[in-house]
Amino acid sequence: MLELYYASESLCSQKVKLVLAEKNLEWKHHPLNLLTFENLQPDYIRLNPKGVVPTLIHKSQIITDSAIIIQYLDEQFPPQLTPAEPASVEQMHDWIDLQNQFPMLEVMYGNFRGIEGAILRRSVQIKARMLPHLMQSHPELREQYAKKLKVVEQLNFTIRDVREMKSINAKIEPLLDQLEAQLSETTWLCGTTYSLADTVWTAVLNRLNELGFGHFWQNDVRSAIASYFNRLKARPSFKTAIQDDKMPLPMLLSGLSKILLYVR
Ligand SMILES: N[C@@H](CCC(=O)N[C@@H](CS)C(=O)NCC(=O)O)C(=O)O
Repeated sequence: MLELYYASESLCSQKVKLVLAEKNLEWKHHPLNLLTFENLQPDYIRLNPKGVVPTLIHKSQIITDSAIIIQYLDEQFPPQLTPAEPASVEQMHDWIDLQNQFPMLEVMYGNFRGIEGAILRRSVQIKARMLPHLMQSHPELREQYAKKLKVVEQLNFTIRDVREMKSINAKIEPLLDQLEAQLSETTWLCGTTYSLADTVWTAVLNRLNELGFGHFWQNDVRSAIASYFNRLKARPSFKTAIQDDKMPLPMLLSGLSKILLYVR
């Protein structure tokens, strides 16, 4: 039995859910509420020392990091989402790496607007305040919490730095230009067959769209991306893994009260 620890509406969880849906796999759900910081709880840190989602458990193995998880799933379960030709396999890894190197976390936390953005940014501040307490109360996990604190402090700093956010946002269009160039040549990122690279970019394009960057490929700008995104959205996996992926109301409400009432 596959078990997935994930969070609703989380980009990295959606990448894995897309692959699970493409393969029609059954899996046990372990939803975590990032707004109540369940990902920082000691039991979860023991599974995933970085305190991030997703985490997959299969045959007693704990697998973390969405890029590793999707490749693991592809090795274990048909249909294959890795191309047959070695050159295309390399191309697939390049597209996944290119996306992983892109500062998507900063793009998300820095650009979400309105109340949603305010809550997300406050959640980062709260994490920075909670982590020193967790280090004290769980000395056996001190190292993991200390590393997490560094990451959180850096993120908190970056998303509040207007110039830095401007320079990060300025990298989105050149990235999309690379995608457009490829998709002007081929139907999918690695040629004629849909691959893991396409699952990753489904989640990313969808998130960029939600953040208000959809105009970068609409109205006859980057039309190859526009039709690619339509093809991705037409796949049943998009509905299962992304469209239906809404945070349940009770979870949202407990998250909101945690964030708004946090005082320590
Ligand atoms: N490289 C990791 C990144 C995981 C990650 O940053 N996950 C986010 C959600 S998309 C998360 O758990 N954020 C909560 C936090 O950092 O506290 C992966 O791809 O799995």
